Amino acid sequence: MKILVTGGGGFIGSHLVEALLARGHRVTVLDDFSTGHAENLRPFGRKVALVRGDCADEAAARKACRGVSAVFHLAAMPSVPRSVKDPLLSHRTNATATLTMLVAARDAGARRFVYAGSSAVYGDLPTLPKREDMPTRPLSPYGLGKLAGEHYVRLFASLYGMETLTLRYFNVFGPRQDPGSPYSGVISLFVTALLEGRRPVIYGDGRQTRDFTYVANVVDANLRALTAKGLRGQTLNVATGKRISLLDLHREVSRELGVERSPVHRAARQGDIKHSQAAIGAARRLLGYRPIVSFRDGIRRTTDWYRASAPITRQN
Ligand code: UD2
Repeated sequence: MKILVTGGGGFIGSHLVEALLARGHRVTVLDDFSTGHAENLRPFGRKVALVRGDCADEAAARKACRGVSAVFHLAAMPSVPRSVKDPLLSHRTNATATLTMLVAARDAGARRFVYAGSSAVYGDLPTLPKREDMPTRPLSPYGLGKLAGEHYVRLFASLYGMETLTLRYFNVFGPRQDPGSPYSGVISLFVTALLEGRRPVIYGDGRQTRDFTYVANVVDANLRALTAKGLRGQTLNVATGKRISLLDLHREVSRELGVERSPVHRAARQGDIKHSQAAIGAARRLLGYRPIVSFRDGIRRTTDWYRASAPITRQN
């Protein structure tokens, strides 16, 4: 099958590209490398057809969709704080880009469209675990843009008969996650801080919890979505169904790295959600999804990767 992965140069996208190639698919990537990196695609060489461009740009979207039968739309500007600073850019890259890709996919005859949604759509609703049929109340332009995308994904199934699906990701981590900004995923920041001899920062008391999900689980859910029957614009959580506190995360990463360095506590981040945990029964029912890599194994694989690949100055 010829498949398009938008955001294929990103952290999750590049893992998906790798898995699709390994299964013999032909892969096109549409990416402007605004948050992803061309180096993430280098190992695949000419096996990947690259279209450099912005998903909100109609011409780029149409070019990338030519001849493909399925689209995985992962490109986004995935930072909550950046979206608060620049809501227009967030809307363009998260909502407008999704609509543009849906139109291009429809017109190119790509019937299947799998969209990377986010747990950010739930906002701070106190009920746990979060189920897909619970109300949504995003707290950021990022969450709102992702939610708008979900609605378009659903509409394109009912209006145009496309086989569409939203996968709502929860805190994904793993190799290749970029620790380059203060808004990077906390696991990439903890691991690189500990490896580089710095003390990790915990915002707030560290008792907040997240459903940290190793990237292979997310890739597996996407692969299942490629062949699953009955896609009609549904939304599914993709996570582990468990939650881990930041204090426990720090302990686990420290143990795995064999480094003891206590965290520095800073004031809690504005708009930070206290607890996040997914119900994953719907993904099991529709996709047969079950987490294949546990949190602990994921942490081991991730720390191994950063140890081997990151340019680090150890000051232990
Ligand atoms: C995640 C997603 C985001 C969105 C959101 C939905 C990532 C990287 N981000 O944001 O895209 O889907 O969920 O709600 O997965 N923290 C520290 N120290 C640090 C960095 C973070 O204590 O150095 C805390 C932070 O305040 C938060 C937790 O760790 O309580 C997780 O932070 P994050 O930035 O990894 O992810 P989150 O949940 O804000």
